[in-house]
Amino acid sequence: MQRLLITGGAGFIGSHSVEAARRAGWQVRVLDDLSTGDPRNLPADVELIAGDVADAAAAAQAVADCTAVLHLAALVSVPQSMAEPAATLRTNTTGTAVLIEAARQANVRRFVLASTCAVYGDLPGRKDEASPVQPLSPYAASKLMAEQWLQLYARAYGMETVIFRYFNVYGPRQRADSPYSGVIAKWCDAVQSSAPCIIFGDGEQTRDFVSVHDVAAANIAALAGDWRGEDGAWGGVFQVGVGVSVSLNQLLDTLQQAAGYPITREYRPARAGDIVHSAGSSDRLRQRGWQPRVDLETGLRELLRDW
Ligand code: NAD
Ligand code: UD2
Repeated sequence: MQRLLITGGAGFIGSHSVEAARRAGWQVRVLDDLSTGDPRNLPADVELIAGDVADAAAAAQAVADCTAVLHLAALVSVPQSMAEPAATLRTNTTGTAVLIEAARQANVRRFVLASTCAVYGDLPGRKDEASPVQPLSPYAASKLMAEQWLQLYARAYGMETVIFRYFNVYGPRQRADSPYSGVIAKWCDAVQSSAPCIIFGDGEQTRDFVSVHDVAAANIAALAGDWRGEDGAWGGVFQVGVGVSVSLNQLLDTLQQAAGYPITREYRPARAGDIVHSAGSSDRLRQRGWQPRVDLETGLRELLRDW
């Protein structure tokens, strides 16, 4: 049985990726500093190393005897990165550099990175993998630099690296208890506790919401087979989204339909670092046989039912 390291595996996307990897036959090890992740998200028999990806000793221990690495560990909040730029760089960029060097030394074959469509900033129109990048936050810039490090490891060392740019991911186990939590988690929590849903801005900002189940499936698919980019080289970029852009006001309407009762909404000033419009296609990923299987209304119903 081949061993896979999932960093950030005790987190939201990570824990679903652990489950999908085990179903696919991988022996899974997790490296997570439990800063936002929770060991209760993991099956009891999963090997968990509590440690920091930016710590070379922890990274070396974590990659030992692994065939592949799925690198999800990060500081994920845009507003938090605006407040803590240096910490964001350390975890998201330096942490990636330390981990991938440990992976190279351990002869890891495949290295997959969770990046973000936030790298495009607020450029107009639908994005694809060739769109120009314009990071507007330390979070987005740190992820773009991590991407470039993976492309360097493909060119300079021949490592099979793959880069995913996720759009907005939602689903079970996304935390709602932080001011930095994702909007769908925050709003489901509000709905279930009869509190108002807070909208930062006019609610016309748009996002492409993709189920965590579909993202986990993409993560596992990229661990084997030919995932070289359009130019035939490793280090290719693949967008992971549904390809449908929804405004927050539309999202609230859909959530209200899923809840079956009126939701109170409260508008507040827009957040610093926020991108306004996010729209993209996942054609390149679909060409490899992936497709989203959970539509937003179904996903919201699942969330509210189990909240
Ligand atoms: P999350 O906070 O649940 O997961 C991050 C995990 O990394 C947590 O378990 C946390 O404890 C761990 N971690 C943080 N810093 C660490 C460090 N220094 N060393 C070891 N572990 C550390 O968030 P998530 O939404 O599951 O995000 C997973 C990945 O997906 C991140 O790389 C994020 O940037 C990326 N991503 C998420 C979204 C989204 O919409 N959720 C969108 C685009 C990209
Ligand atoms: C999410 C990810 C981030 C990044 C990006 C990719 C989280 C926490 N962050 O950032 O990792 O990769 O997606 O596109 O998942 N909002 C409200 N009310 C709330 C909360 C948020 O109006 O209670 C707004 C917020 O101002 C923003 C939008 O909802 O306009 C989405 O915010 P988010 O924090 O869910 O996600 P985003 O896009 O900042």
